[in-house]
Amino acid sequence: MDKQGIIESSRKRREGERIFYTSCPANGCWDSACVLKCHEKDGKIIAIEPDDSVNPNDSREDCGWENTWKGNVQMRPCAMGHSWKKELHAETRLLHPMKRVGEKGPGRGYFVQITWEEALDTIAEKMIEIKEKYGPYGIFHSQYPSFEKNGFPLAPWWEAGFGAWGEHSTSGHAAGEMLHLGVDLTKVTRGLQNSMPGFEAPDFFNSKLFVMWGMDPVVAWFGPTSYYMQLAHEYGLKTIVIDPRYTQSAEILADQWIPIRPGTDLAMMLAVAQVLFEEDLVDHAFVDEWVDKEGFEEWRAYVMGEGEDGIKKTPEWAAPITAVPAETIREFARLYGTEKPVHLQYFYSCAKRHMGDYSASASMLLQAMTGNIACHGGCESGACLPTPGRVPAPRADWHRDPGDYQVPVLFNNNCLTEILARQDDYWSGKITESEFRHLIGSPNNDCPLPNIQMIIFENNYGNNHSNVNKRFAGMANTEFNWGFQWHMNQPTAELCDIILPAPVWQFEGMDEYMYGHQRFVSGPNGMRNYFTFCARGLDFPGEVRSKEWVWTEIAKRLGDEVVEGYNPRMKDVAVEDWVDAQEAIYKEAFEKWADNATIMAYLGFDHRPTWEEFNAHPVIRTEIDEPYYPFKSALDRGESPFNTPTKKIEFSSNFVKTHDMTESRWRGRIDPMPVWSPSYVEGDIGSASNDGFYNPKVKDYPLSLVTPVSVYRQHSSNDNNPYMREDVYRHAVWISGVDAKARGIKDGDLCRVYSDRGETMLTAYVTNRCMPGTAAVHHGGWYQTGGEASEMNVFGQDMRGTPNILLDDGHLPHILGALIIAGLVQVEKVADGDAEGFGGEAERGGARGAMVAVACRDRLAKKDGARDAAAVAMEAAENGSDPACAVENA
Ligand SMILES: Nc1nc2c(c(=O)[nH]1)N[C@H]1C(S)=C(S)[C@@H](COP(=O)(O)OP(=O)(O)OC[C@H]3O[C@@H](n4cnc5c(=O)[nH]c(N)nc54)[C@H](O)[C@@H]3O)O[C@H]1N2
Ligand SMILES: Nc1nc2c(c(=O)[nH]1)N[C@H]1C(S)=C(S)[C@@H](COP(=O)(O)OP(=O)(O)OC[C@H]3O[C@@H](n4cnc5c(=O)[nH]c(N)nc54)[C@H](O)[C@@H]3O)O[C@H]1N2
Ligand code: SF4
Ligand SMILES: [Mo]
Repeated sequence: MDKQGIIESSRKRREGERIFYTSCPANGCWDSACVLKCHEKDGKIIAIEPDDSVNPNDSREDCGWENTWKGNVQMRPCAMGHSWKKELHAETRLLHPMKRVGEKGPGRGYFVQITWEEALDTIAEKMIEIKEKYGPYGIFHSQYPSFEKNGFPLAPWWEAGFGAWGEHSTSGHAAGEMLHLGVDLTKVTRGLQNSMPGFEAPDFFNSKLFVMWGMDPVVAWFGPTSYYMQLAHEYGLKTIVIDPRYTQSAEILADQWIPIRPGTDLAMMLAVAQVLFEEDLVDHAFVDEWVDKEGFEEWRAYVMGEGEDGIKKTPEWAAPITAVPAETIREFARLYGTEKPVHLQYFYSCAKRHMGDYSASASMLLQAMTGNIACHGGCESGACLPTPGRVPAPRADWHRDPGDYQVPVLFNNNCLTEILARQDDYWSGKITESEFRHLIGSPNNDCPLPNIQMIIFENNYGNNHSNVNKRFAGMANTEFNWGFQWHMNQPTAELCDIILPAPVWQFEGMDEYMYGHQRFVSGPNGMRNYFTFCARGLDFPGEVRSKEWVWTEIAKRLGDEVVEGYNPRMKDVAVEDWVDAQEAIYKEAFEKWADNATIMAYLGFDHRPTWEEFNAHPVIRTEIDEPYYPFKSALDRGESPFNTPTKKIEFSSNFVKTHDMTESRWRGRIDPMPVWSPSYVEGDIGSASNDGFYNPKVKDYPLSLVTPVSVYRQHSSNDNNPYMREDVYRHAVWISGVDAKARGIKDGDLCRVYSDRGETMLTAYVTNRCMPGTAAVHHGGWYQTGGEASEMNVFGQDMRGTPNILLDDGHLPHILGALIIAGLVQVEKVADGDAEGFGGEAERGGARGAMVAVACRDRLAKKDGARDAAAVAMEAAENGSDPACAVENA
């Protein structure tokens, strides 16, 4: 086709289209809140374009220094953002309420379609029954039970449900932040901390050195902050990556990559501190003003070998532990100690492993030693990224009464698997109350204990935490579970008695994002100078309905006071008028906001915008005059932002020194200072130090596995999206050239990856981007199985690759309640990638993964011959032939 032909056909395709704007945060990219310009035609999204809400005629790169500095840049989506249409219109999309026939768990039952009426009546009946039988703590709602809250939308009026402390992302950092800096993440998220510890993206232009220590922002923080990192690097910001993998960030941003053995970062940090002391590269002015003297001296003595262990933590000491040459450590320390300011971030995942909370603490202490923790161009290296918001957004008012019931905090968010595994033992008297409290991270000895018999799922919670076999067994063992899912074959659907089809909120209908998070979506951490209104999108497909309608209908069945509390304004709205009614309430909020002349003037409007204008351009920005840096607001007020007992940064925590930490919510041993202790003590640490090179298990499982987030998924969302799974990406086990050779593995070979917790089948990606002795499987692969149980595989072998099936969920004295995302594994070749039929190429295209998914859906939906299809596929894959062909031929 000639140029004119292409233009014509493209014009034709778009005739009669409607354009609307939305965003796509789903906790998968730290709510990067990119702006998506959607083209809709005939009820489908036909294209998604990037943000043009600012500098529409310039590219992001050409909008000028002034605009860039002030944060006036386009919020452009990543590949996932562009590919949502495949997720929305997928053939596996769940379109009707479904009821399970048979027991819960993969291979144990299947689903049949039911009416909404039957679904809602059954759910409400079961909720009432379980609350009566087990009390208010028998029901667990899975959406973000973190930060001492719970997303259960009916809790305040129905008076049931409970929350948790800790959280999956940040728990490895939270203890150190609280104990050494006096920063309480729970308070930060509620705006109760006296100063925000985050920073704004343009502050990267103030940094001289950027250390991405176990951080891969090009993947994990794709939004504007990562764009500013790239710009700053182009303008000369020296950048170093310390990571066992040669990451995309290393490739795109780094001047130097320092590979390090996973889990040994603390040793390198101590050696860096040793050089800083030895060569007097400490920022004395900062330390004198803000650091507790006593603790600092204890730390100095420990690092310099004047403490009890008598070991000087030199680079030569750290080199054999970390596999980083002593010279590299020394040169790094010198650069780190002399360049100023330094942005050093030690990221979430590294801390979610054995000793991880100690290395997280040590990274904060390094930033304090060098005076880089609270200044322009520096950062906290903690988990806390929030900054004060800059732009006032409207707020829809649903006239909800706050209710009397506050969900009690009963456990550590990351101990759910353990609760489910051990609650029967506790309630039947096999273990003591004290044992149970210790196992589940009970926050104090007086709070009630859970007996979970109903789980309400609104995510992929079965799949996304460690020890999938144990987790599935516990989750399948409750009386009744139900939940919302996007796809029929979502692993968590296997754990439900009823599944309800969920809208993809940002494109369909007008629901909130998460409960309490409205459609006015604020910019992400690093860039809170704008918000996007997610305008009304598509009509719901199939029988999908608003989740808020579902909750309202359930509330009605639970009693008048529940529905009066939850949704007084909408309770009598008919289902067909529902989205219009929601939209009217958003419009009302907008009108009130637009009537506020002060806000309009502040935001630079020269007239009062109309609802139509706002929907056509729903991205509202302010300019960043001076970028925020950590703790700026308290420092500006002349207050200490550090809420420790001494109001200073405590290198050695006075709280720890004066409390019995085994009876604290962490319920574990902790030293006042981060100290290196690699020892594996049987009985003390138990099997849980599954990721440590010092664990005797290393002889059977010699590879240290990391499970980073993937650029192709928001956690597990998009694993089903053919654009993301088949076209561009091979979900594989990364293994280094030497480790592959020793096992006779070639790139593309089918492998069994296993640990003492479970196994999964993956092809090998043989690459020297992964250092020897380590392996990597990206997080978010779906647990999909034919359902043939064996001793190793409680519900059947995983054919698709969730790394969580390989990981232990046990907690350690030195991992204070974080989710565990690392472990020890072995990799073994099963079939040749070049073999006739089963091809590395076929797998590279994800054909087997996609096929297993469809077979799984068909089995669950009990399509004719479906059980056979799954079995055929599994068999074919195991025999080394192409499962997709095998099924087609069957
Ligand atoms: N091994 C390993 N495990 C990890 C991690 C790791 O790095 N490694 N990371 C951990 C971290 S930090 C996190 S935050 C968790 C995340 O774990 P989850 O919160 O479980 O994350 P998602 O997979 O994104 O869940 C989204 C899915 O929920 C379902 N869903 C139901 N209702 C809704 C709805 O209203 N909206 C949306 N968007 N989805 C809905 C959809 O089917 C969707 O696909 O995973 C943790 N697990
Ligand atoms: N595209 C995308 N982005 C996401 C998400 C997503 O699902 N998809 N999830 C979001 C969420 S909720 C969260 S919590 C964050 C998580 O964000 P991160 O914690 O930054 O994520 P990871 O990719 O798991 O880990 C970062 C790097 O640490 C390295 N690493 C692992 N173990 C060690 C170690 O012991 N030492 C060192 N030095 N490095 C180590 C890994 O190789 C990886 O490159 O990501 C967010 N961003
Ligand atoms: S998934 Fe991609 S497009 Fe969507 S908000 Fe995150 S970074 Fe932006
Ligand atoms: Mo997270």
